[in-house]
Amino acid sequence: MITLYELHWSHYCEKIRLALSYAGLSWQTCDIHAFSKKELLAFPLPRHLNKRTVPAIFDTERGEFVMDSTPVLRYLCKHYPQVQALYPGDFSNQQAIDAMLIELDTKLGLLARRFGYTQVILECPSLLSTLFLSRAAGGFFTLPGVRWVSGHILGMLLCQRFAFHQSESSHLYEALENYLLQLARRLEARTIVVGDTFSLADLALAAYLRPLSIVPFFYEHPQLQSLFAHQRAVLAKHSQEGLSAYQVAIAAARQSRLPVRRRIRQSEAALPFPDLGSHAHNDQRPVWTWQTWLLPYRYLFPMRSGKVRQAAASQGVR
Ligand SMILES: N[C@@H](CCC(=O)N[C@@H](CS)C(=O)NCC(=O)O)C(=O)O
Repeated sequence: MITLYELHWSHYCEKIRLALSYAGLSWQTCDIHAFSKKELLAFPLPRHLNKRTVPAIFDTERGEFVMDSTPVLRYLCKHYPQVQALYPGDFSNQQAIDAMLIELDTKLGLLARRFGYTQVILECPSLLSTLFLSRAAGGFFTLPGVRWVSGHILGMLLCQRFAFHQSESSHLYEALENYLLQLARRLEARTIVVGDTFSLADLALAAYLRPLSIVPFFYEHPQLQSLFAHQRAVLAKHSQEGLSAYQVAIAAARQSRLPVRRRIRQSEAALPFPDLGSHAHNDQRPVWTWQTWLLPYRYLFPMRSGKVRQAAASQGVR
């Protein structure tokens, strides 16, 4: 039996659930405590990581623990023939799939997370209390009123952890847009991400686009529709999960308030991540530093710059 340690709303974890379900393996999940991560403390930290993250798996059959989503997939592929089907083709195609997984973990996964959380903060911050604190203090932080305040405090902490306040000044939306446009052009010509057979790269892309489905700047982008069509097709065929908690919360928030959009800018910006080796890059930063006192300012101003509440996209806003 495989135990998947996860934070259920994480798109990295969804990718592993998709692979486990596709392969029909016997597995269960364990939702970790988001702050203490106490469920993971008994396991050693892999040498290539400096902090514990999810997804991670423990395989009781073999007594092995693996952390980090692409190493988890490599492990499953090595030991379970059912997962090998998701690394199809000859050696060079398998290498190309593996390289694409690392590329997507870093280039798409990290920024989709930043922009997804930013959108939640701007439109339904109370959801953060439900996601992170529903099990704490007997549900106190999810009480009406309390959840709004604690949602904003969590929003500030996340802003510091992932530097949401730098997304606009570093042109990160445009950098991801430029990257996705290339990917979308490839998917217009053929419906498979790597080679000509469905693989883990298709599952990864589908999972990693989910946070962007709440960001109108990407989801309504006329030239990115082939990507979202690919995602819908993959999820319709391989997922029984339906909408995630943040998609439901955003849809509810938009019943009473207009969505938050962005002013469109032209930029040749490229993604800022270093050369990729065999492990994905991560972008978590320490929350408590000498700059923490700047947080309220960063949260209230730079993070919100360029954002507009508007019912529909227009020439300068999407
Ligand atoms: N590259 C990693 C990223 C995993 C990751 O960053 N997971 C987040 C959840 S989305 C996490 O565990 N965060 C814990 C923390 O920030 O301390 C992977 O592919 O698994």
